[in-house]
Amino acid sequence: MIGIIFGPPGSGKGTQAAKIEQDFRLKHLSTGDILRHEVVAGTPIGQEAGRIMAAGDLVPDQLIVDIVRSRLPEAEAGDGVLLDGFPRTLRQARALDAMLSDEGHNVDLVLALDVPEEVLIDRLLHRAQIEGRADDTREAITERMHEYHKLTEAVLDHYQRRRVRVERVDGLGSPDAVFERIRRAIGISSR
Ligand code: B4P
Repeated sequence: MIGIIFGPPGSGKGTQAAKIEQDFRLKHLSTGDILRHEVVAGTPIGQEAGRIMAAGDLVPDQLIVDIVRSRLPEAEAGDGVLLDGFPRTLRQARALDAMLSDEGHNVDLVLALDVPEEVLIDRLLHRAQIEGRADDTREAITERMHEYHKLTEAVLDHYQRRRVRVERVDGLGSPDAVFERIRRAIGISSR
């Protein structure tokens, strides 16, 4: 099973992916987490990505595609993979499709979280007070929403056109309430 958890910034992709990983046999692969790890470790990738992320922009497609290409085989070794934060552009989606088709695989499911923009902004500003993430400033949040509408939304159309199963899930309410909806939408038994 190759799944994608999709949604705008702050929609709860990371929050729900952690629950899905725990409950279903899917390996969680978050490009945001990988990049933040590189930033903390001060690697060349982290130095390049850190500045871009802090401004709320997307890091270059090639850099992200190379990261996913190097991690995917290990993640695929289990029962399935849940991609979080990837693909975020059409170029990334096409690169993913090509990577998977080389191995005879394809994307099986896209879980798309729907949350109104004013709630997203409140959540991210709230997280800023708790975690102090560099990209949770008001300016960076505005830019991230802009990038989402300009570049990322098209990824959902791409998979709908390719007749991949897309499940839209209401992302409002407590994390547990959202997870319950996801569980029903996935409709496969948990561990
Ligand atoms: P991500 O790490 O993917 O960040 P995100 O979209 O903000 O996170 P997410 O939607 O997972 O929100 P979360 O669950 O944490 O990316 C960060 C940056 O990395 C990008 O802007 C970009 O620069 C770069 N990047 C990553 N992948 C890339 C790619 N493929 N290509 C290019 N660049 C890439 O939830 C947010 C907050 O809401 C949290 O505080 C959480 O506690 C809260 N929350 C969650 N669910 C809630 C609920 N139901 N109710 C109330 N609060 C909730």
